[in-house]
Amino acid sequence: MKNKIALEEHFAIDLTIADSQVYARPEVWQGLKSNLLDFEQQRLEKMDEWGTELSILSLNSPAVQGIPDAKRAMEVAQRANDVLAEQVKRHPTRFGGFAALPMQDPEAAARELERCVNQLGFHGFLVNGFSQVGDENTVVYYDDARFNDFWTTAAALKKPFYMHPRDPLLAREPIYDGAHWLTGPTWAFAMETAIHALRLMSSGMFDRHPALQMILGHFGEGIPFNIWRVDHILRKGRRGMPCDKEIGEYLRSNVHITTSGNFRTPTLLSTMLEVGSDRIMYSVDYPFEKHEDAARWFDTCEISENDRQKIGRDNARKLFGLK
Ligand code: GRE
Ligand code: ZN
Repeated sequence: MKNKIALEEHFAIDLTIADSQVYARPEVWQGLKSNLLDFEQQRLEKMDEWGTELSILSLNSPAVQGIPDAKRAMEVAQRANDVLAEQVKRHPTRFGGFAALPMQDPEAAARELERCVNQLGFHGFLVNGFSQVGDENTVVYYDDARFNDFWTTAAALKKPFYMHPRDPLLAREPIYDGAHWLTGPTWAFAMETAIHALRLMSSGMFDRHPALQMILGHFGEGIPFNIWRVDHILRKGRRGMPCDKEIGEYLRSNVHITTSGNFRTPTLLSTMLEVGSDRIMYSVDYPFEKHEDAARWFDTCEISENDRQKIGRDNARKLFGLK
């Protein structure tokens, strides 16, 4: 398929590149680093070669979310957003942007989001999970009441947001002690991100903002596979859960799911059965994943051509209001 749109595609700036080094074996770090810092060379070549017309780009992880000082977080977010805006301006048909936001200060984050959407033409924002606030051991999740006004601003802009993984603070997660191969994209990213997404869905936030849309990568971080059981259990007793609906209803009305880094047909088919092909969108997770792996799989996997068009391109066009 020639004209795919991809949504979980990352870059880094000088101030954030070091955050990605722990995820690369030493022999591949120089290559990953160069791909994260590049926009116009290998990134565009790979998009051309493997049929991605448009990539909506986002900063690496955790970057801004891992900067406890709110003022510094704002500076780094603005720098990254300005770098991205310049590239979008140079290649408006090839690159779009998700804003990086200093969630350490919800009011500042709302202002920066408005700047990014209204002035820089970005397509929404991407957050790398929880933010460390004030000191590195204090974490906040975005269902906290301090974000009520932030979500009102985000909903008013009518753009989706991407809930992207970061690792939990390993000092607080002894379950990974002695099994560090399970951290990062192996398993910890999905657990951390799924719980954060479930917190948002069950908090009532989507009752207050029913048109707001959250994007989850990696085929929904495991949520579609387990949603029947989640609602089956909560149907027996809601245990104080404040939202109006079953969590599966938010999954089917307020969540979009991408194929990033999870190129597997049984998983695709199961997700199509659970949420429908209108809520699934192609993504690569470049440069952590390869365009060739994503496209070789997606372009030939056994789904209808109608679904391939929707997932590869049309659902994203609709969600972002692209021409
Ligand atoms: C990502 O941001 O998508 C990512 C990382 C580190 C390793 C793998 C990965 O930040 O997909
Ligand atoms: Zn990613």
